[in-house]
Amino acid sequence: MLYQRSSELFRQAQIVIPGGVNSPVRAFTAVGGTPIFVESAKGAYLYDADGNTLIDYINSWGPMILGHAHPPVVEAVVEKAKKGTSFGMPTAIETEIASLAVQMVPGIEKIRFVNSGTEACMSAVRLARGYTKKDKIIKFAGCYHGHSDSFLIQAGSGAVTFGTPNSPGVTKGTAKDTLLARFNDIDQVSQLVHENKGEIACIIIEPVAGNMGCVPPAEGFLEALRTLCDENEILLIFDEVMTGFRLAKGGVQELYGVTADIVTFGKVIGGGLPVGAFAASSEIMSHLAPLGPVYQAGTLSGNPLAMAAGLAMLTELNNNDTVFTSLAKKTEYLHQGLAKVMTKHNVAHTINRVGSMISIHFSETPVTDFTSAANANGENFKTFFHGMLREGVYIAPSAFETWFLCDALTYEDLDSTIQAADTVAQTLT
Ligand code: HOZ
Repeated sequence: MLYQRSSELFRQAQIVIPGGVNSPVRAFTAVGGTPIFVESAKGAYLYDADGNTLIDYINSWGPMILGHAHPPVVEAVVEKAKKGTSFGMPTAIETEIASLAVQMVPGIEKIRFVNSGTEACMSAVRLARGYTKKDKIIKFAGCYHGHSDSFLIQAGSGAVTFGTPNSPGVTKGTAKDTLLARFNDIDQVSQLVHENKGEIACIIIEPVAGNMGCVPPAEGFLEALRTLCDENEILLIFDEVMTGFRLAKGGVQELYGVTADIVTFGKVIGGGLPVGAFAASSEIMSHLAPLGPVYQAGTLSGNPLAMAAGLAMLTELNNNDTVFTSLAKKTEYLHQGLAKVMTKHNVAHTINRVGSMISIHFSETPVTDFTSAANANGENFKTFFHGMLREGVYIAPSAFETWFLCDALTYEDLDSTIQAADTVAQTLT
């Protein structure tokens, strides 16, 4: 495959955009080489600037659960755009999507729309602090909740990909209020809670982690967090930016049967447009401005185009009783195929999967937390990434990101992907 045009576009971009990209992982720094510039996408495929076709396992990092340019979503956005693109005033469609989201997700009564997952998590923590009148938060190493200051402490995703899980620019004052725990280690969380008795506002977690690869919660871990929070008047925040409306209609809360106090969303809820949201009971949400004193606002919040895309997407998912099962089956098929070829070529690997989220770690031992994710063979990942790209398969350019499947993928696409992995596995150590 040729990447001449992408290389030239990247050269031009670097002149006026830091690192040539508007989000660091896209730069390919972690895997080397030149980022692919996209021309268009449809269904399960990306078409790049050099005319290559790639099977896409990123799907815009999650939102395109039904495939790119899904007709009902595109039509909804086009129709809405004809009527004006932003008013900074209320529109009826905001209530429509809010009602549908509240109906689909367990335990939430009110939802506030913002523009990104970062904003959603930042606002959720402010709300938790305002509600509980406590300052400290607990987050988990390897979990990523966007790039607001409180979360850039042992963060996953791009932060760890570039070796800056603790970013310069975050003040010591901010960092001291973020306590760090090990994912899947309830004893350690419990110890932190007891050492900081009466000071912790919330525990925030990606209940199925997706920013250190995909790392599922150990059996009973989420339930134990729920109990710990209840016993200590701490709010439990599920960051469902990746998992919301992807693992089930009601996300992780529905899939695992554990309810959070505040839930954050992004990605699928916006149908591919910039949308985030946070939601909770009416009682908790009543502390938010204009009802209460916790401030949060935004000119583009509830933007009509974004709401139209989100509503079309959620409506499609809500009306489809088989989509989540179909996605999970396809992901299981891919899992089995990848495991088979890696075993055939004696490549040490661990594959983690929940629903339509999956990641391969070149590790002999189970990957259950950030340390085990970070201990995997990074060189093998780079070789695998570039090999798959050469074979026409686009996976995340970082070992710390999850693959997201879309339902437009056919079993033929999955077979091609497994075939590609078979070829590439021969080059791995
Ligand atoms: N950190 C994002 C995924 N976890 C990457 C976003 C992007 O580069 O678009």
